[in-house]
Amino acid sequence: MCSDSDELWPKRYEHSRRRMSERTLLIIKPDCIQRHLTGEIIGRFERKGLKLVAAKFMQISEELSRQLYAVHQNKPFFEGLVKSLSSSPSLVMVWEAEGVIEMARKMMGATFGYDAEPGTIRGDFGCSKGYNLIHGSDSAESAEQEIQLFFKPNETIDYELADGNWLYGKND
Ligand code: DAT
Ligand code: MG
Repeated sequence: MCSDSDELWPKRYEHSRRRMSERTLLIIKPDCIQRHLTGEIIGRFERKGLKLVAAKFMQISEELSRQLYAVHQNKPFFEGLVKSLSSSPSLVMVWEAEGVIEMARKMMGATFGYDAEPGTIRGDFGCSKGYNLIHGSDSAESAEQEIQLFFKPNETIDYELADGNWLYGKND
C-alpha cells in the first residue's frame, strides 16, 4: 500500500521535470538545405541528447521572415536577410531540454562563420556573412514568441524519451 507521500511523489517529480525543461526554435535555413547539410545538423542535436518536439519543412514567407527578424527591422541588412530566408525551403523545428536555448546557441557558434569556433555548426560549415546555416532563439522570451509564430500549441508533441534517464540522470 502506498503512503500519501508515495502517491504524491510522481506528481511532484512531473511538475519538476516540466518546470526545468525549456524549448527553443531552431531553423535549418535555405543555404543549409541547399548544401545537403540538414542531416548533419539534426544529427548533432540528436547526439547531444536534445529532444525534437516539432518540425515543419516549409518555404517561409517574406511576411513571416519579417516577423521572425522584427528586432532587426531598422538594420541595413534587414531586406537581404528577409529575402534569403524566404528564397527557398527551410526546416523549422522545436527542440526541448533543460537549458536547451544556451546549449543550442553554443552548438551554433558565433553569428558569422568566419568568427565561429571550429566544432560549432557555423564554424565547421560556413565562412560567409550572408549565409550562416541556422537560426536559434536567443532567450526564453524570444523562444516563446518565435515558437508561436510557426507552431500551434497542438503541433508540438509532449512525449518521453525512452533513454531519458541515461541522458539526463534519474534525479535531474
Ligand atoms: P544570430 O543569428 O546569431 O542570432 P543576429 O540575431 O544578430 O544573429 O542576426 C540575425 C541574422 O541576421 C544573422 O543570422 C545573420 C544576419 N546578420 C546579422 N548581422 C548582419 C550583418 N552585419 N550583415 C549581414 N547580415 C547580418
Ligand atoms: Mg538572433
